[in-house]
Amino acid sequence: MGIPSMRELMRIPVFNQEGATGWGITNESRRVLGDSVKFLNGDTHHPHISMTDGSYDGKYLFINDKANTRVARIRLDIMKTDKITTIPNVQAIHGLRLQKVPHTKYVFANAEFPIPHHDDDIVNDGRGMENPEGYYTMFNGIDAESMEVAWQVIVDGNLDNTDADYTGRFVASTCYNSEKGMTLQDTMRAERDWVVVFDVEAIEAAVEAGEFKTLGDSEVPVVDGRKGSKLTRYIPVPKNPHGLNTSPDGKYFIANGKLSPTCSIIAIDKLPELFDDAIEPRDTVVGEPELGLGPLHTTFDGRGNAYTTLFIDSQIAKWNIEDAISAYNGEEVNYLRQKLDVHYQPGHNHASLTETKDADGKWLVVLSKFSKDRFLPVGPLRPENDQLIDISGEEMKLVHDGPAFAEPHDCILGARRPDQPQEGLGPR
Ligand code: K7E
Ligand code: CA
Repeated sequence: MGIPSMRELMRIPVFNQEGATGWGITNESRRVLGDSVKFLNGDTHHPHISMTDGSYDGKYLFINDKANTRVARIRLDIMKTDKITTIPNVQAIHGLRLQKVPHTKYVFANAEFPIPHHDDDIVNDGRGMENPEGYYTMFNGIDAESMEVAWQVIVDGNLDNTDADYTGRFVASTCYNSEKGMTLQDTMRAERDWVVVFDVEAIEAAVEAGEFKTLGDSEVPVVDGRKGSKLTRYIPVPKNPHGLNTSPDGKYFIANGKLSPTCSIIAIDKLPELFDDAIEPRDTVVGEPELGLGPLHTTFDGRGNAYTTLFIDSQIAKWNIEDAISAYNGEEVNYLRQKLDVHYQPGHNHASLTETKDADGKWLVVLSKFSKDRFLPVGPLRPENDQLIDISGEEMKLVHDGPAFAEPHDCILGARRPDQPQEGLGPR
């Protein structure tokens, strides 16, 4: 889609069959789909553009399929899907982000749901639910060029969303099921779950040193990152955290509380000390601003402000990160800058170039998941609503409502020519 026109320019089939281009029907596309030809559906959530030195390089876009546990790659020079990989030994690839620095060597992908690995024998048919100790899930590193799975890391709890830092060493993921609950109620019992931080260099070293096992027919090295491992650290945060977003200055991981009205700000420069056991996990949390009901995802303008979707309140909360840290330290300062109503139930929001060090604070797109009264009532399923917000000034201004087919999930805003200097390009 074009920004700011919000007009659709191209539609790229990935996991589905599509009549217009014959995707999934022609021999050429079936060759790309490979083993995936047997699936007729997908559930895409998270599109992310490859990076070099913390800037989009415009080479690839990667996207997950939660329904059938896959990761796909789209070549951005021709806007076509060129590789699809099914991730073994896990179920439901959800959170997906890319290594930012020095370049996108890895695609990081969270498998959301713990599955039974009793005696390393995966029989995922619902048996053994009364004995969840045998269940686990894994964090996955996929080689971005070959699209082979490089390694998998066993974790405690489950994995939801993820993001990487600007040093290349750390990746953080939210876990909402630290309880290892087998029912919805059980996943909401604890007041805090956690963010798990992965040390990519330590994982690579463990694989190199042969400290891994393999599972079933798969040859993918599997390392153990459960509590007590040198590969991970677990930072308690409130409650059923969802989105995980790295600030474009490289300073913070921000975990969005979902069932807590807060976001937790984790200082990335404290993580080396945490891995050295010089500080406690909660010592890395430097702020926990209260924002409103149902914080899901946060995006940034590159001027020190964060924009968090409030799913229940149907609002975007704009807040200042350094002021939120001051407030956490006891100073009387109002970190909230503005709340803007959006229509309705926003999941992701995304500002221009926000996942890179080039975040330019021009545009923000919010994907409102349950539109009720914005367009002609063609119900029972109404069009959803992609909203465009101008964030270039002090105040957020809603400038466009655009109907979208269910269910708009996530987006990414890049420059039309990422290989050229970013300055002076105007809106993109
Ligand atoms: Cu928030 Cu799948 Cu992106 Cu849904 S995750 S919103
Ligand atoms: Ca929980």
